[in-house]
Amino acid sequence: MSSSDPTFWGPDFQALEQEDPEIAAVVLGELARLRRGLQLIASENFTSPAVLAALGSTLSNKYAEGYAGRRYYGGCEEVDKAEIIGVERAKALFGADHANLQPHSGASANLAVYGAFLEPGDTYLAMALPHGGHLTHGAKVSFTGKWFNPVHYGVSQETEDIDYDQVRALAREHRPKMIVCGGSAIPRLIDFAAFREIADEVGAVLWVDAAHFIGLVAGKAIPSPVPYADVVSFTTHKVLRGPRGGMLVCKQQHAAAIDKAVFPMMQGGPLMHGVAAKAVALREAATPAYQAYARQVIDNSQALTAALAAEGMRPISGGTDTHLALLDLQGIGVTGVDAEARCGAAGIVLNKNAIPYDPQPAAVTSGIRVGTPAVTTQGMGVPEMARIASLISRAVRDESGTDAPAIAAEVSDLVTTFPAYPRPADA
Ligand code: DSN
Repeated sequence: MSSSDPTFWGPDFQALEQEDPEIAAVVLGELARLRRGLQLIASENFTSPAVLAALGSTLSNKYAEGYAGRRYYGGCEEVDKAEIIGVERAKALFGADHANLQPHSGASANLAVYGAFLEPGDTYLAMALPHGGHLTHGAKVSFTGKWFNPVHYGVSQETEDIDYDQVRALAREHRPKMIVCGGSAIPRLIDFAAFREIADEVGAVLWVDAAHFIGLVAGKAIPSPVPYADVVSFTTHKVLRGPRGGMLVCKQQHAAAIDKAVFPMMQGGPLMHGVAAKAVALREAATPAYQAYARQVIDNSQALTAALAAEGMRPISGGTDTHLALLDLQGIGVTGVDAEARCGAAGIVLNKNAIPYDPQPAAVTSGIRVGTPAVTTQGMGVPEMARIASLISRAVRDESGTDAPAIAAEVSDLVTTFPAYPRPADA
């Protein structure tokens, strides 16, 4: 065997094409979809070939319940190395006392936080989903809303940013056991010091769900929650550009509780190919090139937001400090659901999103969410953001669909100049 033998080290696409042409066609079809459109979903990115190689490797075969050196199965000596390397990289990158790379997803990482700190019925404070929070922060349809007692704060109607006075008042009134900040549609920086102060005042655990912005923290483009939080949960596949998955970092005094909550309380065998791929992404994120990328993600996001505002789409909270923006389309008389469909028809992939105090139901919404992690990975910069804003503006107003082919042709020009997963001929 040599390292150039694909059956030895990982993906062998020819084998897939021979064994299962149907699924091979799906894999190729998805790659073609990624390459031909503009990917503006704020939670998505293009992970590197190195990460994909680790994901498609024989590490997928190994059962490894437990932690490095304390497994329930033999033969873990190689996967142990991947986990130890990954944990050390996470601790160094985030300046954390402890890291756990095993959560299968962001929701799983969050579940472990509940397992570590709460009992069923306990009260906790979290951001309301329609104001930018997350399903796993106490939505009624989630176990986090069914089995615990969430109390929700939101954004002020005036500033559309977190209402810290409300957070403090609710904390004093309800004495929550835990307070969580973070969510899926928060364009502004979060004041972690203010949350820490409020948590300390009422004796609550402070949990930061950094799923969306941890990549910006890794790239040192925005302040870190790690010094303030008892525990930080996140996904590895958003700005961070790793494999789909979850991760936790915490203070040393919570390390044992977090590890036990991940395994055996919540999960069985870890996905060791995923753990190895997370380690690869953490190494990539520690480079100067990644730091430049993280800064560019924000520059692009701010440029895109300003250009969309000039096109009549109102940015919630007046702008963005991060990789995403939330746009209110009421001023141009278009709903979020229509905007998403019209953009999709023109090759622009983004999502409808509720805006704070949205008069429309969640399936319709008055807004869209846009993010720049993927287009920045493609190498686009501020000039391209102005062009993208103009294409979005045309697409959302294209009620009849007659302009869609012309917009799609311009999208195609743009992604030909800045290809996703460039072929050797493109590079
Ligand atoms: N689905 C993710 C997002 O798009 O923000 C959060 O879970």
